[in-house]
Amino acid sequence: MTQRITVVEKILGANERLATENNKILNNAKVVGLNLMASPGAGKTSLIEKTIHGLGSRLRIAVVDGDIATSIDADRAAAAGALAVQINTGGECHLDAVMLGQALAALDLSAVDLLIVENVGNLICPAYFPLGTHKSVLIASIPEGDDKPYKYPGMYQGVDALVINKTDLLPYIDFDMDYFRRGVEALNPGLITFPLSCKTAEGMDSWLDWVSEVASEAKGSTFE
Ligand SMILES: Nc1nc2c(ncn2[C@@H]2O[C@H](COP(=O)(O)OP(=O)(O)OP(=O)(O)O)[C@@H](O)[C@H]2O)c(=O)[nH]1
Ligand SMILES: [Mg+2]
Repeated sequence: MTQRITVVEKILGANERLATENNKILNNAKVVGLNLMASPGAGKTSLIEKTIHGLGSRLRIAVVDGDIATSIDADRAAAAGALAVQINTGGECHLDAVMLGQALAALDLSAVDLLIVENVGNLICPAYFPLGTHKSVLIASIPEGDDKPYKYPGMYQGVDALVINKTDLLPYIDFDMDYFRRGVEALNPGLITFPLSCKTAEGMDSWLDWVSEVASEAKGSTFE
C-alpha cells in the first residue's frame, strides 16, 4: 500500500520537473501557453476556432491537441489558421508534460506568440498534471449541469479562468446559474469567468480581450 503511494508521488514529481522545463522553453521563445481543460464536448475546439478567428491577425497562434485517438481537433485548428500538432495519448485520459515537451519540439516556436493546448476531455485527471503553460482555463458548458463545481472540485480549484460555454442553451436547460456560481466561488474565490456562446458569439469579446492581455502581460512571468 505504502509502495503504491510512493510510485504515484514519483510520477507526479517527474511530471512537475518536466513541466518546469516546458515552461522554460516557452519563456525562452517568448511564447505564452494556455492549458484548456473541460469535459468531452464542452466546446474546447470550438472556442479555439473562435479564438483563432478573433486574434489570428494579431497573434501567431499554435494549437496542441490532446485526444485518445484521431486528428480531428488538430485538423479543425489547422483549418482555422493555426499551426497545429495532434497528440494521441492512446488511452491516457490527460496530457502530461512529456507529451507537451514532444509537441513543443515539433513546433517552430520562433513563429508562435500564443500556444493553446487542448487537453483530453476529462474533468479529473488533467488537474493533476501541470504542463508548464502559463494559465489554466476550464470550460464548463450549460448542458453538463449546474452541479459540476460541487462534483469535480479539484478541477475548479486549480484554474486561472473559467469559461461558461453554450449560454445560448440556457432557455432550454434547467441550469441554476446562481447555484453554479456559488459552487465556483467557494472553491476558487474571485475566479475570472466568461459566460459565452461559441454558437452566437455572445460574450466572446471579453474572452478575446482577456487572452490578448494574457498574451502581452504573462510572457515569461508566471509558472503553473
Ligand atoms: N449550442 C451550442 N453548441 C455548441 C457551442 N459550442 C460548441 N458547441 C457544439 O458542441 C459540440 C462539441 O464541441 P467541440 O468544440 O467539439 O467540443 P470539445 O470540448 O472540443 O470536444 P472533445 O474534444 O471531443 O472533448 C459540437 O457539436 C459543437 O458544435 C455553443 O456555444 N452552443
Ligand atoms: Mg475538441
